[in-house]
Amino acid sequence: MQLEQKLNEIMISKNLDIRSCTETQLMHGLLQLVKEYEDSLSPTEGHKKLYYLSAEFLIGKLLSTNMINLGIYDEMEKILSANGRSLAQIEQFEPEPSLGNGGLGRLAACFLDSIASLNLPGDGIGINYHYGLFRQRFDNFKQVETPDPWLDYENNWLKSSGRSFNVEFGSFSLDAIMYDLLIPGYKNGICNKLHLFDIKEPAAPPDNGISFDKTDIRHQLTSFLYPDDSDDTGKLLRVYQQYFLVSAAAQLILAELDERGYKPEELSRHVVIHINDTHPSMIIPEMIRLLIKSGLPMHQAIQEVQLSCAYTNHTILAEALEKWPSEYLVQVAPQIVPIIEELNRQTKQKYDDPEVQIIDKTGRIHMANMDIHYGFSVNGVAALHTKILQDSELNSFYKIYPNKFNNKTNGITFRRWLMNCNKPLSNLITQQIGDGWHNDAEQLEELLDISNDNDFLSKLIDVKSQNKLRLSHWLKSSYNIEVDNNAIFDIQIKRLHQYKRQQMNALYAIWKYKQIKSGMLPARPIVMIFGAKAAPAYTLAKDTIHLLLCLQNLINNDESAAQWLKLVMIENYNVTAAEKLIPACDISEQISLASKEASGTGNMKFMANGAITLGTMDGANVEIAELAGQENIYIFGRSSSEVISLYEHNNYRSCDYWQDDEILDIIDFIISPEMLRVGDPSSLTRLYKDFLTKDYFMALLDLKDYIRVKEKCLNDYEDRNLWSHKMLANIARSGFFSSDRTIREYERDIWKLRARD
Ligand code: 26Q
Repeated sequence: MQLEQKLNEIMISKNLDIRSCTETQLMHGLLQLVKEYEDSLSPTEGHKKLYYLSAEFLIGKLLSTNMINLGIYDEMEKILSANGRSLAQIEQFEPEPSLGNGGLGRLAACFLDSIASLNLPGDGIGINYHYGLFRQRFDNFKQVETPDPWLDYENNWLKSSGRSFNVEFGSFSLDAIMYDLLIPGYKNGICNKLHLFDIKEPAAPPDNGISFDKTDIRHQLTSFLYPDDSDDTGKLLRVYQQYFLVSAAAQLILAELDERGYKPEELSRHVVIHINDTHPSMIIPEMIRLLIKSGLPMHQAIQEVQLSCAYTNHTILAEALEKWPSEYLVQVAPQIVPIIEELNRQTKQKYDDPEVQIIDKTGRIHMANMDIHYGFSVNGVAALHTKILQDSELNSFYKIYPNKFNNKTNGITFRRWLMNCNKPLSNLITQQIGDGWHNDAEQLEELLDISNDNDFLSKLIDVKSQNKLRLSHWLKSSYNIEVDNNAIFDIQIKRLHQYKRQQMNALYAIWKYKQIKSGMLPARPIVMIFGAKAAPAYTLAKDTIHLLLCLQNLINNDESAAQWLKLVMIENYNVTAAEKLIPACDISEQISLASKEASGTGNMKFMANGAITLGTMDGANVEIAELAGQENIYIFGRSSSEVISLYEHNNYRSCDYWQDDEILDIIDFIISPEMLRVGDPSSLTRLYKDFLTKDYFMALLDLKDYIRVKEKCLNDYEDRNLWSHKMLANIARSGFFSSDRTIREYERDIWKLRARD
């Protein structure tokens, strides 16, 4: 009753009526109500506080998940429906904040949810990008990037904090204005914050796609997330963003330390700074600089920072490890350059291995190297990833600091990725085992007790069908694509990268299409769904999108084939789309080249929603296989050690596959007359040539095994009872991948916020 009264009051104050106002008006009313509710929550307390620094927080829509955490979702749904309104309908009108690229940013968002839910004192610190990641449109079978103005300046989740910090750059300074977004814990009455820094005078919206004056730092600093870095002005802007973030963060951390009654020399006793990949690494020299300024001697400042900072590595791809030319830093933040030089001098004195130097021979600053020397913890994000870091990629460091290295297998928040996105399945589970799993996802294991209960197993299949129906309505209304609900839904959704091998999945589509054309029909229709954005300057990734869009056009318009095979490329794939796709998935494609995917987190979301993984032994797939059991996952392809050895000995040559007629036949199709009628010859030919002459991420190496195992998987699907057993095993064993478990491990091994000192 109280809730309804509150909503009524808010709507009346806006001169609106719940029954007759528009969805957007009602969404704004609910947003205000939730914000007011959040104001009554208490901040977490403790003598030691975590600051999670990240260039990305891919938070997704917040209305539903905040209401779930506040414990008011069900009641609100009832109130609205009694007034003839639907919450599901209303939330469609909430804009999605696009403050992240993909996995790393989404992980940071899941972590904030878990940190608050576990009642740990920890805030996030990031940047308030006005256009976030670009919005993707398809035009002429190609990706076109446009700005995504997600930020409604009147109605949004941000609150003014009243705080700002001056950030000094080489030749000018800017005020960093701090906005706060509240992060409620799950039904525990507490909340933490995500602090997002912005400039005072952001530029007017761009008028030419996502291009803008990258040299106008004063007005463009917070415009876009990772703007195109294909030219030097873009790179420099990225360094400006990073320094802006860390300088404001360091000032905030020291101001709060002081407000909590502690001195700068007590930093490491009362603060943990978590560096999410190397993007915020400049916090190390910046914090040292500020401590020295406050009176600490250099060695003590270094020591305090070293004992406060922990670093997570999210990638093994050498090209993704940040190395900035020192001239960039001289221009952006000259005041930290002597500090980095001093840190470099000290490490050089101790270790002469060129691999572990902070500044290399050419004057580039290796951010990860600085983090490893001057932080107290280095972690990978899945067991295999950490092992590869220790044994090969960062082996020189591991030899020096074996005790700094640790693994923290990633996780996802089940509040968003099961309870909120898949209510039919959540309700079914809760009916069966109660709601203990909401707080403790490992209780999902109780489902194993009923693994032979045919009634429950058939309900699992019914729920999947219901979700597929919902997805097919959405595909029809959003993309005008009709799919058969009875089909198998096979889904690959993630950023587009050659190592993730969407191109190999496209080759499967070609193979299957040709099979169907030659009369080899599958047991039932297959719908292959893709969702992916390509970095604007990543040519081969864009070529792959072009290939997929051309195939979609060709196959879906070929009536005899389309009744058996449909290909759907989701435009502007984002968190909201993922929430619709994942619950409806039968086969989860996790097909990266072994050793290249640090962890993956989509793989975990699919598992929890009862999809079966088709994947390589890479990242967290390895742990999924162990937990689900070999009979409940489809593994193919070379192992990570085989792949690492192929690279090491330069032993992979895609031209070796020229002898294989079946493979050649598939590749040739890319530049076949029917494809060239639809597509751009230069783009398709570039991709074709890459397969035959380079194929750096070895799609051809695993292609045949991929086809073989995928066929087996599709056949096994026909045994519906067997398949439902696999679904149940996956759901039941997915609890390990709760980000609550991950955060408990960070707390236990790294942060120690609750340890007595
Ligand atoms: C680096 C240098 C210059 C410009 C940009 C970047 C850059 C930007 C974004 C480097 C990396 C990223 C994002 C990385 C990322 O999302 N990594 C993913 O992190 C997930 C969470 O740990 C893992 O599950 C994925 O395996 C990993 O790919």
